[in-house]
Amino acid sequence: MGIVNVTPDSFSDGGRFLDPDAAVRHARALVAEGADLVDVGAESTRPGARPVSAAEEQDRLLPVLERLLADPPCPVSVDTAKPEVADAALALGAHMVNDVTGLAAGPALARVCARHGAALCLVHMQGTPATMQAAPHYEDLLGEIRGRLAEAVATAEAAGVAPDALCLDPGIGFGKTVAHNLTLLKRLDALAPIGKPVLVGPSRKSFLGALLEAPPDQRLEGTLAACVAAVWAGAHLLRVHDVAAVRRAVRVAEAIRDAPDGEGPP
Ligand code: HH2
Repeated sequence: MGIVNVTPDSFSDGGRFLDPDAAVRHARALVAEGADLVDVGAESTRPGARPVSAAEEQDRLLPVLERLLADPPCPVSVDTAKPEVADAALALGAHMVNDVTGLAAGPALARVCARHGAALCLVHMQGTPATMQAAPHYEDLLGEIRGRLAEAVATAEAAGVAPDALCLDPGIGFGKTVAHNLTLLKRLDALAPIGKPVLVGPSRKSFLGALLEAPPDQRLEGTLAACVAAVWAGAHLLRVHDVAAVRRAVRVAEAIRDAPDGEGPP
């Protein structure tokens, strides 16, 4: 999943793709690099980001979607938690909603997805972007995240979203310390009992900055290592900025993972 941020303030690429034609060019370039889907977002969810109104989000998003969906190069996901924004995007032909709040506001967004027959990604977030990094705390990190995502799955299915149209994301950086993020990447298998594909988004995030003491534009190697580790731990989808590099790293990691173990006959 390639990231297209149509925002002035996203943490690593804010302001670069505010112009709709630039955003569409970027989406098509990510597909040329090997993205299987693109995720278009118009509200930054970085820690402390200013919330935007539904009208402002649509003003940024819809011109991009109109152009992209006129001739979609791949399925298109929309990164929004607002039912009215999702409704407008899906009416234009978007295929999926990526909800970083994991239906925190209730089933309305899931009902919109159900009505359009769209896919839905449910992300775990503790708190809100304004507060989530203040003091993240869990008594049982894996159990709490699995429990919250299982509840969100039940809400989505009760609202009519098809069981095979859901995927889960533990929400790297969404109310998590560096240590929480590392454990989640290592233990993605903890979400397997819910029985849905797992998406994960470590790309250029601040836990990499903390480990490497590097700004967002110098976190490629860290992103590659995190993506390889995530695939090894069972991730099915990766949400990334650097599609070509991640595809190459993952291709090698998967080849090693799937290689014969060398004991006994080949
Ligand atoms: N992370 C971000 C946004 N959306 N969606 C999913 N499913 N998983 C994630 O980890 C995730 C996400 C934040 O990253 P980015 O879009 O690069 O930045 P910003 O929120 O500042 O626009």
